[in-house]
Amino acid sequence: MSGVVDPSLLDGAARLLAAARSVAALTGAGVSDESGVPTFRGAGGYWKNHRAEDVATPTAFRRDPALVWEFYNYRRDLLAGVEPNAGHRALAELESLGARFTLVTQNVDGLHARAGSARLLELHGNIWVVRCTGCRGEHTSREALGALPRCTACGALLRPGVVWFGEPLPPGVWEQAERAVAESDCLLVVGTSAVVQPAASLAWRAAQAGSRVIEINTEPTPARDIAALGLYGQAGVILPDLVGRVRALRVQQGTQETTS
Ligand code: BV8
Ligand code: ZN
Repeated sequence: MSGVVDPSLLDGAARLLAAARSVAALTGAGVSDESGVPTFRGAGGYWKNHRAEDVATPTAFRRDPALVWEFYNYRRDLLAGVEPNAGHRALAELESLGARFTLVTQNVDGLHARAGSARLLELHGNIWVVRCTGCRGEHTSREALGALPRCTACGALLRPGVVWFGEPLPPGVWEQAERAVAESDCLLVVGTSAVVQPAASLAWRAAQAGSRVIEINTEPTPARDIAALGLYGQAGVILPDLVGRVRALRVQQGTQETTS
């Protein structure tokens, strides 16, 4: 993909967003790519060096918890040095541009919250949360964890507070995400390969409910089939441009309302 988006497409997308009463966004690893965080299935992706079934399933953790913690400690160390990028910040600004806005993310890196997104649903948990496999105690920690961290209260093994393959999504969070996309007039699908379920199905649910889906990605994904518009290029470049156009339209709407 050329990476430079046709301005008429950006204007079309901005008009859909500025006219929407309710907007949702579904993001994946691609939105953190420009912060220097590897994606899962791309060139330098995590799944190139590890098999998901060896490091991101409950079976893997039972079989070799040290290997699983090596994988998550490696990702925590890598994330300790990264910052949210312009794409994260643009989505945080979109939340304040009038329409009811919900950001649904598959990412566990915490970068949306750090960029200022408040109406945020983390479908797959958060890598900074650790949960005790014994007493279920949970806390957030950003310091380095040992090879086999244990609960100070009960001594059982701690696990990362993320949703592994084969595990259900956090109950309340999933229902809120379903409702947010079904009620949306417009859904942005940003930086996801749209293959992990049930998260990816939210794009199809939105389209079925009549929401206009806008895909933002470096390449088309299966979600392209149900998207009203596709903006292909880097999310960290497209999102700030797009949100700037929405902001200008919102200002115009504001002045029209006051003068009408
Ligand atoms: C469940 C947390 C049931 C851990 C993750 C067969 C068929 C269909 C489904 C299944 C199946 N077999 C099993 C399943 C279900 C399974 C699943 O979907 N498997 C898939 C892989 C086939 N799902 C589950 O197991 C889920 N649970 O179903 O439970 C259940 C119900 C009740 C009771 C018991 C059980 C749980 C899924 C959650 C797994 N956990 N993460 C961790 O992070 O370590 S998933 C993992 O993948 C991440 O969360 C990630 O977010 C997610 C999706 O990946 P993406 O974010 O899309 O990243 P990816 O690299 O794939 O793509 C990046 C995209 O960005 C690309 O499109 C690229 O082009 C683009 N991009 C790159 N750079 C940029 C960019 N775009 C813009 N700008 C850029 N700069
Ligand atoms: Zn415990």
